[in-house]
Amino acid sequence: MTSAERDRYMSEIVPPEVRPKPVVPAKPSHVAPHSSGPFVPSPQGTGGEGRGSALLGYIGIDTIIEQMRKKTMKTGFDFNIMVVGQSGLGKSTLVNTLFKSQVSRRTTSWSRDEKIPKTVEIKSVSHVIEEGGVKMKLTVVDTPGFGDQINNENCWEPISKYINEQYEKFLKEEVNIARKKRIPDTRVHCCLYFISPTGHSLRQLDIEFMKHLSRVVNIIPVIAKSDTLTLDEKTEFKQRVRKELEACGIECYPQKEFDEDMEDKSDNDKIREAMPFAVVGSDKEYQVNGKRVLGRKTAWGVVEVENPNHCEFSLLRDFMIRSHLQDLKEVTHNIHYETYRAKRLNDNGGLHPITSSGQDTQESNL
Ligand SMILES: Nc1nc2c(ncn2[C@@H]2O[C@H](COP(=O)(O)OP(=O)(O)OP(=O)(O)O)[C@@H](O)[C@H]2O)c(=O)[nH]1
Ligand SMILES: [Mg+2]
Repeated sequence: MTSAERDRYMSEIVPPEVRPKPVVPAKPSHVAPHSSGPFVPSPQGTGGEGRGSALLGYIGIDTIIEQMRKKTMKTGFDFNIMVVGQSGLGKSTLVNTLFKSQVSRRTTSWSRDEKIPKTVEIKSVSHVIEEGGVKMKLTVVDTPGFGDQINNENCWEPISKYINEQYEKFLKEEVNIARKKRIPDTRVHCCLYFISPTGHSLRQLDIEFMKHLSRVVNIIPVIAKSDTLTLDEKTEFKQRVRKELEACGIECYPQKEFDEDMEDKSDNDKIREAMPFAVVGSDKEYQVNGKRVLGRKTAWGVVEVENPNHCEFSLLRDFMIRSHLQDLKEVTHNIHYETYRAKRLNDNGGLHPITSSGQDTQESNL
């Protein structure tokens, strides 16, 4: 190809070309390691006219996935989960079952005084869990005392306050001139709300909580201890809860308005139709048909936690961890935090950055 031909070629707008990936490594051996001057992509490669175009045409765009994987392996990631529901509904057990480790303290190990707090308390515990070389810093935020008082009016308030405080912390770090390379993320990515397995309907407390909090955090409602319901009771209860949530205008995660495309919508519709997941938790293993399974042993057999015919624990786990964990984090950042941030900036007439010394007078406005 002459240089005139090449110039003409470069200035034409050509439709995107699907470049086959070579069997050999991405960087051809004849590419000079130190090229002088700016990089100009050549449609045919250097001196390779007419032969091996499949090999030389490969750029390596798809290696971004591998690069991202390596980065994530190095840095790890944060995931913060909050559990809310009355005492004894199996919150700690379920979180331990989800992450297959003792990430949440069971009540039995607490002292008597600690057992029934007078108000809602917020307790967070962090653990690093590693799987396949990927490190996740998991923080479990427990809310003992929620719904356990005689008067439970406004008991969602301390929880809402905590969630907003984490957004505030993040915002302060973001506007700091000498901000950290990686801002520690304590924002709640997912709030598991435990509905009591009454088989009747949602209580006022449940509605109040979800009404106030569904706009600031991703709520995933679950029916606790679903092994205490018959199959018919479970189906009817789930239907009733869905209807009540809709009637009250409560949008749980995944919210319809944030579906990105038709594929997202169709996947998420299936989840929305199956919600709230009727779960069973246990950290004990039993032998069933020659296999060790997590379960709850009863007089009539073992309720297998991970058996989809017994309960919806694995549906919840697959959805929350295996398919939507990244999306939970993104919705938290792009929607909930962004809403908080925009409101704070509007309220303040613009946030002023805080200097590294922290002396800025604007800090008091934050
Ligand atoms: N039947 C049944 N019992 C459960 C289930 N999950 C937990 N339990 C039992 O319920 C009791 C309370 O469980 P926890 O996990 O401590 O409940 P919690 O909600 O964390 O309780 P607090 O920390 O006091 O708020 C324990 O005896 C558990 O073994 C379940 O899915 N089904
Ligand atoms: Mg607990």
